[in-house]
Amino acid sequence: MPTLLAALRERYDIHCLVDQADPEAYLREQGASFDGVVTSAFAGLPDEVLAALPKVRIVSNFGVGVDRINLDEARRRGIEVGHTPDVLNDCVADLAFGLILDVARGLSEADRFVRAGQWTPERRFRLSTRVSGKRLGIVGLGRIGQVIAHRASGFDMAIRYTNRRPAAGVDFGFEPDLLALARWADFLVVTTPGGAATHHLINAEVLQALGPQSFLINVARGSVVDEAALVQALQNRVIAGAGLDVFADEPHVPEALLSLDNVVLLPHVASGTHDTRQAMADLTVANLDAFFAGERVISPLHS
Ligand code: 8YV
Repeated sequence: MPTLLAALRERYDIHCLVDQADPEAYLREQGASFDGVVTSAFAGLPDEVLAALPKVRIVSNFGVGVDRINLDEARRRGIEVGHTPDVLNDCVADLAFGLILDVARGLSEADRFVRAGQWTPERRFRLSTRVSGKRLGIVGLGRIGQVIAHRASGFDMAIRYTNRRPAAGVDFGFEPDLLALARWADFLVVTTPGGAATHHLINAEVLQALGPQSFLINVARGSVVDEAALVQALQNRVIAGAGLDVFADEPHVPEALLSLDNVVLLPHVASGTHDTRQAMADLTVANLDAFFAGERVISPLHS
């Protein structure tokens, strides 16, 4: 992000790994001279890069998700990790609702219908599914999940959630059993962190429980959903549809999804507004500045 790079250049001596002709050789020769790292949720910090940076004491992540950073290793080495929670909650929640409305009401499909000249005096678009008043199940009621629940109350939706334990200070129904939540929900929205603990949490059994009238929305990480099982569920109408902003192997989107009308496909854009990305950039820099000023980073991972 140009404004992030500009702000970093004003304060620090910046070297971009992706600009190096031979990043591996560069790390071998120069890695020991770096004090800090800025990375993104998408790029993460591969183990071999972290290993080549022996003096690094701070990693500032542009993004809330840190599933591509080896946190155990960072902790072992005493490296502080900052990220950008909260500033993106509104935009991610807005987009989750965009996906709910789109896939249930068929907005993208209807747009394709109009553009293809199929709206004629003889032909009307198919009927779709009402959103207001329906049941919303949230998988992982963290910061973003809570804002989605807040949006949903404006749509008079009933809300339940599953977490490892009940969330403090909320009065939505806690459902410890993911399968029971899936059976109950008309819309199942995934807002868990990625990583090993949530890998393929949404599997064929959960999709079966969600059922043919209900929809899956994923604004978390592609790794949380068994993508092959989801493709099958969408092809065989095991579920009604899905709204996806994230995929297992971005930017690769399974070919089989491209021809299906019951799925809305977005290129990981939930936080992608000027407003929110700038707020994320500001926090990325502020975390670094605080650390190098000898203070605690503003939004540390382990608070
Ligand atoms: C990305 C995200 O940060 O914050 C996250 O975890 O997934 C997004 O907001 C954004 O694509 C920059 O990598």
